[in-house]
Amino acid sequence: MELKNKNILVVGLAKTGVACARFLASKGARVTVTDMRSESALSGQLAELAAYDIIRELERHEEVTFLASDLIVVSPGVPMDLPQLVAAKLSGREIVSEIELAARFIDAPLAAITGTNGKTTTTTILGAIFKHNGYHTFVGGNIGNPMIELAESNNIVDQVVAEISSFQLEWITSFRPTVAALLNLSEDHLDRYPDYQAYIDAKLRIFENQTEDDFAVVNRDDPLVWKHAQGLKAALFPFSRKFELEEGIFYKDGVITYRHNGHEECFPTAAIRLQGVHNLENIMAATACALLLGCRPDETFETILCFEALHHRMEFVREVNGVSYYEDSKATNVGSVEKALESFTDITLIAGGKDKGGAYAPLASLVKERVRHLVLIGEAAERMEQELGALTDTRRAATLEDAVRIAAEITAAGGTVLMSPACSSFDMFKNYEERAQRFIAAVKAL
Ligand code: UMA
Ligand code: ADP
Repeated sequence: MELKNKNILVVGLAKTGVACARFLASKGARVTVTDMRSESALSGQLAELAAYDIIRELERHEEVTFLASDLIVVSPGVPMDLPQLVAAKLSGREIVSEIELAARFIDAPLAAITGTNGKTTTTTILGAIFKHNGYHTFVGGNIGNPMIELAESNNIVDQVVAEISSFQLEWITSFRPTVAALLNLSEDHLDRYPDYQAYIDAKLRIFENQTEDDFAVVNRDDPLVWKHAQGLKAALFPFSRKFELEEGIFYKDGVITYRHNGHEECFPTAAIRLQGVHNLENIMAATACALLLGCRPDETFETILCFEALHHRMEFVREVNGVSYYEDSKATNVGSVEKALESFTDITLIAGGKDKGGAYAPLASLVKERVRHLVLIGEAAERMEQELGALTDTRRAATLEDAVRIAAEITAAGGTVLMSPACSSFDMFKNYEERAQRFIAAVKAL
C-alpha cells in the first residue's frame, strides 16, 4: 500500500490517532489530524507529534477536509454515523479502521480474539503461551496498545495476538486473521449501536475475510455464537464445557481434550490457578488458538498452569469481620456480572455506573437467588432499581466509599461484598482502574 504523498486524515487523537499519525507521517504521507477536543485538552498527544509535520484541525471536524482526503483512518471511539464520515463514504473516500491499516503492514500470522467478555484474559494467556514457546510475539489491539505500533516499529515477529473490539471492526475491508476467536455474545455498547443485532453484526466481521485455510474458534455452548458460526468460510474449531467434540477442544471430568485431524492432546485442569468456569472457556479458546498456530502442547500447558488472574477481574481484596471483599471493576456489562454472581452465594452486590443502554433484567434470577443486599451507585442506579430493586434489599449510595461503608454495615459474617458494576465507570471515575483503586482503598480503610 503506497502512502507517500497521500492526503490522509486521522480522526480522533487519543492513543490510536497518535500512533497512526506518527506511522503515516514516517511513511511520507501528508497527514491531518482532527479531534473534537481542544488543543489544551490534547496537549499530551500533540507533544508526542511535535517532531512531525502534521496539520491539526481541533475542536471541530470539517467535512471539506474529509472529502479532500485520499484515505481516512478512524479511531475506535469515533462512531460510524459521524456525519462527516457518512458524507465521505457517500463520496467514495476510502475509510479504514486502525486495525485494517495495521494488518496491511504486518506479515506474521494473526490470532484475533473478540467476544463480549474474556477478550483481555484470553489475549493475555495466548500471548504468554506463544512467548513460552519461544516465539517473538506482539500482543496488542483493544488491550491497550494499538496494532499500528507494531507496523511502526518495523520489528519482525513470529506471532501477533490482537484483542479486537466491535468498534475496531467497523471499518475493515481486508482484515483477515489466521485464527479468529469469538468467545461469547451478550448485550453491550447499546449506547453506540442502534440495537443488539448491529453490535453482533459488527463482532461477526472478524470472520468476514477468512477463507477455508483459516480457523474460527467459537463457543459451542453459547447459542448465539453457535448459530452465527454456521456458514462461516473458515474451518470451525469449537470449544465446549458441555459437549464432547470430535474436532475442537472440550472440558469433561477435570480434563481439557484437544482434538484436531484425528490427533488428541489431554490436559488435566486440577492444578490450574485461574478460577471460575468462564476462565476455563478462556483457557480452552487460548489453547485452541495456540495449538492451531503451531505451539507445542507441553509448553502450552505449562503456561496455563502458572497463569494468574488479571487485576480487576473478580479479584480478592481482603477479609474484614468474616466478610470477603471482591473487586470486579472490569465487569462493565450484564454478561460478566452473571459469571461473578455464579461464583459466590450470600452476596452484597455493589453495582451501577454509566448506563450503556442494555437490560439489567437478565440478572433477575441470580439476584433473587444469591444477592442478599444490592447497593447501587451512579447514573444507572435508578434504572437498575426499577429492574432489580424489588427482588432483594436495595439501597442507594452517593459515592463508592459510601457504598462500601453501607455494605460493611449490612453484610453478616460469612457473606461476600462484591463490586461488579455491570456499567462503565465514566460517570464517576476516569476509568475502571480508578474505580478499582477507590474500592480497594475504601475496603482497606474499613
Ligand atoms: N473523538 C472525536 N470525535 C468523535 C468522537 C471522538 O474527535 O465524534 C475523539 C475523542 O475526543 C478522542 C478520540 O476521538 O480523542 C477517540 O479515541 P478512542 O476512544 O478511540 O481512544 P484510544 O485511546 O485511541 O483507544 C482506543 C480504544 N478505545 C475505545 O474503543 C473507546 C481502546 O480500547 C484501545 O485500547 C486503544 O484504542 C488501542 O487499540 C478501550 C476501550 O474502552 C480500552 N474499548 C472498549 C471496551 O473494551 O469495551 C471497546
Ligand atoms: P474483556 O477484555 O472482554 O472486557 P476481561 O478478560 O477483561 O474481558 O474480563 C472482563 C470481565 O468479564 C471481568 O469481570 C471477568 O471476570 C469477566 N469474564 C472474563 N472472561 C469471561 C467469559 N469468558 N465470560 C463471561 N465473563 C468473563
